[in-house]
Amino acid sequence: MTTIANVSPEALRATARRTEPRTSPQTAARWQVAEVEALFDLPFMDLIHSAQSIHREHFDPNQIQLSTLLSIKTGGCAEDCGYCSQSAHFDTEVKASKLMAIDEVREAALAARSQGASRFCMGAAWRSPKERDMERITEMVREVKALGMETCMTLGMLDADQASTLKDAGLDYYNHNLDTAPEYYGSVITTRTYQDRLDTLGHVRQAGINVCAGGIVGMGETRSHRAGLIAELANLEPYPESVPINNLVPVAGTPLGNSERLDPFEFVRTIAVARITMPKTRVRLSAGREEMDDALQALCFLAGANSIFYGDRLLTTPNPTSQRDLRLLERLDMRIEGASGA
Ligand code: SAM
Ligand code: DTB
Ligand code: SF4
Repeated sequence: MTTIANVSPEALRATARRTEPRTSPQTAARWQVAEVEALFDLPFMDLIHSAQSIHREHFDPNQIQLSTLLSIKTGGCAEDCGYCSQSAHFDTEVKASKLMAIDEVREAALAARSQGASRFCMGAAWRSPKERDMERITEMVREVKALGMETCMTLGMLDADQASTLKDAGLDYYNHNLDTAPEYYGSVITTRTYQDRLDTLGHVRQAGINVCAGGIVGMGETRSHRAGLIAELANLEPYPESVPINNLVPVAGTPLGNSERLDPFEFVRTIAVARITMPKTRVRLSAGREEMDDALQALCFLAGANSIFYGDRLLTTPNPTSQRDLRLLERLDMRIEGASGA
C-alpha cells in the first residue's frame, strides 16, 4: 500500500498546501482518511519535524494564544455525551445550576483579562439555546467585547437565526466539536447525530462567525478513528479557524469514566497531524493538561499546538493554575499573544 511514511518533509508540505478539492469524484475530499492515517504512522521524529516545519511557515513558534473558559450554565444537560460530567443521564458530582447573571460573567472576564487571556469562552450545558435565553446571552457577548476581549461561546446546536443573532451581537468564535470519527460517534453519543453537528457548524460559518471545532481522544477509539476525526475537520470548506484537541478527562459516573489512558505520544501525534492537515488553524491543547507534565506539553507545542485554555478550571474539571502555566511559558521563552511585547 502506498503510504506517506517514506515521503520527504518537502513532499508532505506540498500535500498540506493542497487547498483545492481534487477533481476525481472518488477523491473529492482534500484529505482521505488513509492519507491522514499514514501521517499518524510516520516515525515519531519525522512526524514532529514535519509538523514543526509547517507550523513555522504560518506562525511564530514562540507565541501562544490564551483563552479562558467559564461555565455560564452548568449541568442538567439533556444530551448523553458519554464523556460528560454535565449530562443529566449520568450520576456525577456536578450539580445543575441556572444561567449566570451578566454581572458575574463580566467579573470573570475581567479577572481573565487581568491574568493575560485574550479570549473569553462561555460554555452552557444545553442541547441548544432556548429563545428566552438569547437576550441574556447576547448581552454577555456585548459586555465581554466591551472589555476588549475576543468572545467565544459554546451553547450546543444553533439554527441559522440563532447564529446570525450571535454574530450581530459581536460574537467572534463559536465552539462546537465533532468529537470523534463518524464511525465511532454512535458509541459515544446517541441524542444528537453527526449531521446535526455538521449543520450547526454550517450555520456558524454561514453567519460569518469564526469556527472552533475539534474533538476528544482517549475514548477507546482506534488510530483510524482519530484519523477519521482529523480528516472530517480538515475537509470542512474552509477548515476551522480553531481546533481544540481534548484528551479525555475521565469523570466518575460517566460511561467513559474508567477509560484506559491514551499513550501520551499518540496524543502528541494527533496534535501534529492536526497541524499538518490544517496548517493555518489555531491548534488548541485543550482538556487533559492537568494530567500532563511540562515536558509533554512542550512536546505538544513542538508538534504545533499554539493555544491553551488558561485558568484554574475548564468547565467542571480542574486545569493547571495560571501560575503554573505562566512558569511553563516562561521556561519555554514563549510569548503570550495580545500581551505587551508579543
Ligand atoms: N454543551 C455544549 C456542546 O456540547 O456543544 C458545549 C459544552 S461541551 C462540554 C464542549 C466540549 O467539551 C465537548 O464537545 C467535548 O469535546 C469537550 N469535553 C466535554 N467533557 C469532556 C471531558 N470529560 N474530557 C475531555 N473533553 C470534554
Ligand atoms: C473544548 O473543546 N474543550 C473545552 C471547550 N471546548 C468548551 C471544554 C473542555 C471540558 C472538559 C471537561 C469539563 O471541564 O467539564
Ligand atoms: Fe451536554 Fe455538551 Fe455535555 Fe454533551 S458535552 S452532555 S451537550 S454539556
